[in-house]
Amino acid sequence: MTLEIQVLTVFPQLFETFLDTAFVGQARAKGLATVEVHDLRGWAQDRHRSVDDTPYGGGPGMVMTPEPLIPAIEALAGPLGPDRACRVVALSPQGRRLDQAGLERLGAERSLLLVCGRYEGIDQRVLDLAVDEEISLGDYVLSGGEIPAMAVIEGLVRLVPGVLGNPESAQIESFGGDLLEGPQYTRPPDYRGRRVPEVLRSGDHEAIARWRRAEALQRTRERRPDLLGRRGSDETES
Ligand code: 9D3
Repeated sequence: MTLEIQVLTVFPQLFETFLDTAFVGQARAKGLATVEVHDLRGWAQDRHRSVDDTPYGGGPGMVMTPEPLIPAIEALAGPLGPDRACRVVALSPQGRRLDQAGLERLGAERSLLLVCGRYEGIDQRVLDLAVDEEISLGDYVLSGGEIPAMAVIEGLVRLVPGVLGNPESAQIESFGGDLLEGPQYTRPPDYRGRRVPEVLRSGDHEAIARWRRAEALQRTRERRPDLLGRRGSDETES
């Protein structure tokens, strides 16, 4: 089951090394995922290859016009309408915030078109006519949807069976959203006087598991109490 991803952007070159590197590169080499990046300017009609125009009602910046965007989306995802074979996702600050459950839902699609917003945003008629959903990475300001699209691609590719070298790691993380991980250590055992906790070198696997669980709980309480939710902050489980 190959994951087919297309990207529509005014900065296709941003994706070049990303797509050839690490798990994304390996997944593409193995044929587990395909990623095609398309330059929106290829659909521009005028001499200046415009993709944006000034906002009606005034205000700063520019807005992405439907004129190249809609034909581009139709060409890449098929004619507008409910039974399009390809799900069209726009990356925009107005979108629903992505989390692991959202990634898993997207990963169930066979074919995705990621539309990267730029400038002040996308003309509403494009979103109404041609986009199935809008996704944001979170409440901070970036300059466009390209970095968020890469985050979505990376998150999706590692969900494809066979992409991760170690098939267990995806499994372990599917408990994710549950607790933060505690501290991790590798050699040397003493680095500038800071020693690795003795329990990790003890070989006592039960003691190690208890210690890790306690550290994970403590860290989650301190940094992300929202993840503990109704389990509450008084959890004493060891
Ligand atoms: C007038 C206020 N704006 C500019 C400061 C709104 C605005 C428009 C366009 C803010 C950001 C952007 C460009 N960002 C994205 O396209 C984007 C984004 C983001 O900025 N943060 C988190 N996720 C995403 S997904 C796409």
